[in-house]
Amino acid sequence: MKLVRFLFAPLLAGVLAAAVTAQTFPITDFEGFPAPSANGSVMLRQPSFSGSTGLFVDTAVNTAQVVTDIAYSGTKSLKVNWRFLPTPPPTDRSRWLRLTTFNTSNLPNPALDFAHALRFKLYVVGGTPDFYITLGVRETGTTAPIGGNGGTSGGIEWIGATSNRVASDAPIGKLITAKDRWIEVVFNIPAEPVLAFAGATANSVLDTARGVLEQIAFTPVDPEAIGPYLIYLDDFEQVAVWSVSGNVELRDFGGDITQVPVTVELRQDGNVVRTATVSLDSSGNYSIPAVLPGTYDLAFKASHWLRTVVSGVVVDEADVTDVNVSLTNGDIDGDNEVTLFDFGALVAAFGSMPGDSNWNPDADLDGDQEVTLFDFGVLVRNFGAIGDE
Ligand SMILES: [Ca+2]
Ligand SMILES: [Ca+2]
Ligand SMILES: [Ca+2]
Ligand SMILES: [Ca+2]
Repeated sequence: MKLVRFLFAPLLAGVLAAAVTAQTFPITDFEGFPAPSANGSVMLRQPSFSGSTGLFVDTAVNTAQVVTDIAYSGTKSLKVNWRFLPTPPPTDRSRWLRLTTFNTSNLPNPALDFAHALRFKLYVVGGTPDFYITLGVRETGTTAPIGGNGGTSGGIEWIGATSNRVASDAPIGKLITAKDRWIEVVFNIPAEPVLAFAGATANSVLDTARGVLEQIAFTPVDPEAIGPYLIYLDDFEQVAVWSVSGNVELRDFGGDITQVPVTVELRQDGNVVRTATVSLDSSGNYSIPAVLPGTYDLAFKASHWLRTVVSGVVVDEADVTDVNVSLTNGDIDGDNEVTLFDFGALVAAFGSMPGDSNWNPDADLDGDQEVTLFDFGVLVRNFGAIGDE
């Protein structure tokens, strides 16, 4: 009986994960266009089009076309093929590709709601060098529906990059190394870093609620890797994201809980997919904004409290509330166990107050700004406790 459960548990988990629904807003699956389409005519211009990066592109390998080579949905996808010129770039530049939607004859400047995530499917053909991918959005403030023509005026911000290879050039976004299989690329617009690119409102802050998918940037991991690069894109859509909220009890603590940051790891299949640091209000309430639909294990940890994991939190088509935890106090050294090492740290700080040379705020377990027998009592009460992995 035990063996049967072991064998079927992963299958069951897969079925449950697939059952998570999501509120989506399609942009295109490329099925409604002729194949092959005219070069650079559907949503994305041909690789050489952009004035910022056209100088790097060898026009002998330069296509963005709807084709029937391969598809994630239906029979069609958008093939993008380019090669960089071997000519060394100017010293203040670096090879990269800005694939833009600027006034394309079909699906130009597709409107996005910045409160939602953007996701699409990507297939990178083997032999293509590794690259970073970054989303560029234009702050047009459009009222067009998602996917409609959202206009061309406004500053451009990068989503998903925190740095450039060269000053204000070649954004370093998400690393793509998968080859010869479809993967999902997600830019969680309201939750990801924003980095200024171009225009008066480019200030590393999204200033409008809506705008357009202006460009997708491809930056080679190896700046000398000229390619060729061959990729396919399919199923562009936006997906609604939701908040996860609840209450964190910091046990055995009389201090100001609003000053204790709590780290929450969002895990899927054992991998940390996002780390949020949240502040508590005076009642212990927290909220994590803009969580993508899916099934998560949430791991809560605060300085001298043990980690607690809440498993199987399902986010689908509504905000999730009442994800509540109670954290055990006493982990002065932060190794997620209450042991003799914590006792040693308490002894070292015993009798201290803020400003003393041996003051250790993490040894002040009860938060009364003094390391005393009361803190020792907390440690003794929880001695031997081990937090969740
Ligand atoms: Ca398709
Ligand atoms: Ca801005
Ligand atoms: Ca410890
Ligand atoms: Ca104390």
